[in-house]
Amino acid sequence: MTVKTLDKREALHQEAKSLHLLEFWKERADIELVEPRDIVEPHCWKWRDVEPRLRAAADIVPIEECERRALLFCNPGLGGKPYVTNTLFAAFSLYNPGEQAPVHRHTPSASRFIVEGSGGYTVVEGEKCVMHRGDLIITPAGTWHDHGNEGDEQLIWMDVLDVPIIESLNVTHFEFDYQGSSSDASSGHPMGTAYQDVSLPPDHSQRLYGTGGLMPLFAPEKRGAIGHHSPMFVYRWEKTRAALERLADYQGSPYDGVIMEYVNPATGQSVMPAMSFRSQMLRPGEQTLSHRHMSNAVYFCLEGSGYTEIDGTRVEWGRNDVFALPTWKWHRHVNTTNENAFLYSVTDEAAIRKLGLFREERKTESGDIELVIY
Ligand code: GTQ
Ligand code: FE2
Repeated sequence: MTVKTLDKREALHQEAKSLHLLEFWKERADIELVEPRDIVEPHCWKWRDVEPRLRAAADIVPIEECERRALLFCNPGLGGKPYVTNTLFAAFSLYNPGEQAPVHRHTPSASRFIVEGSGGYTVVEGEKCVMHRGDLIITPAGTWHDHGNEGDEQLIWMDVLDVPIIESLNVTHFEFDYQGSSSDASSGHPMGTAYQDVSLPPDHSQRLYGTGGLMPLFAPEKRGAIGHHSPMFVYRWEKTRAALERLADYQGSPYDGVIMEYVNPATGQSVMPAMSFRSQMLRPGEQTLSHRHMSNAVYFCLEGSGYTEIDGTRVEWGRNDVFALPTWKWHRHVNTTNENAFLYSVTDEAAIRKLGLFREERKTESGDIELVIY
């Protein structure tokens, strides 16, 4: 290039910049990515590290101050953002006996997976969902919810929300002005109350929707303000575990062992529009084949121990550990014990699929790579 052309280019650059324009040929490398950015790190948060800090927080941070007492999993690759992956928000929450979190609602969809304690509950749109270890309780976008611990031990659960997705679309909206089931004085509630009316019978979700393959014809297929979510707000671990164990002698998925997706009983689709929920059982000594997919996941180990090899690195996990699996990383799971291992996971696959962008590569037994596009 001649000096003159260079000068002209520089002049163009300066003028463009002052007009808030950028030259595509200078930005190309940052736009035309051949693969997803390698930003999210595979990382495991050990229960032995998290638990004492959670219990310390329960001692020193009053519930009145924090409202919801949570320690957020912060992926080391995300520069301090309070996200477990670029698309998912995850935390452990702890409530002391007698503590309550006041009613609120928000556009991010939320889920709880119960870790410890009995006597815990979440009220979701008038349904009091009682908690046991391993249960999945959802609070779809826009549904009023409040939590409490009526037991006599500390209550711990894992929250997973689609906060980063909702944030990137800039449609975040939190509300705290719950008015009661009827906004007049006949509800017997003061206006702007802290807790919700319970208007539905105990175990409502399970009684209506909790029998796989059977949908009551008189039950609403849509609940909550938005209705794009499962109308079943509670998925019991007892049933999930029994379903996995019934399939123990099936081959299962070569990549995930015996794995089940939690679904909307009315549609068979993902429980939430942006997040998919799964539980899997890895049998004694089971080693899966390797695959990678365009979706991030956060895992929680309910039982057993082993490791997940992610991009050649061993991420070891045991009871109550949480780990992040970044998008498009080769990974395989190994159960190193002679008992079944149970992993629960939440992924952004539901969102990616809605955009038609989900794809997966699988290594076959012979080492060939197969591309799978759904
Ligand atoms: O318990 O409703 O970890 O609204 C973050 C936001 C928990 C909750 C979190 C929330 C909640
Ligand atoms: Fe919430």
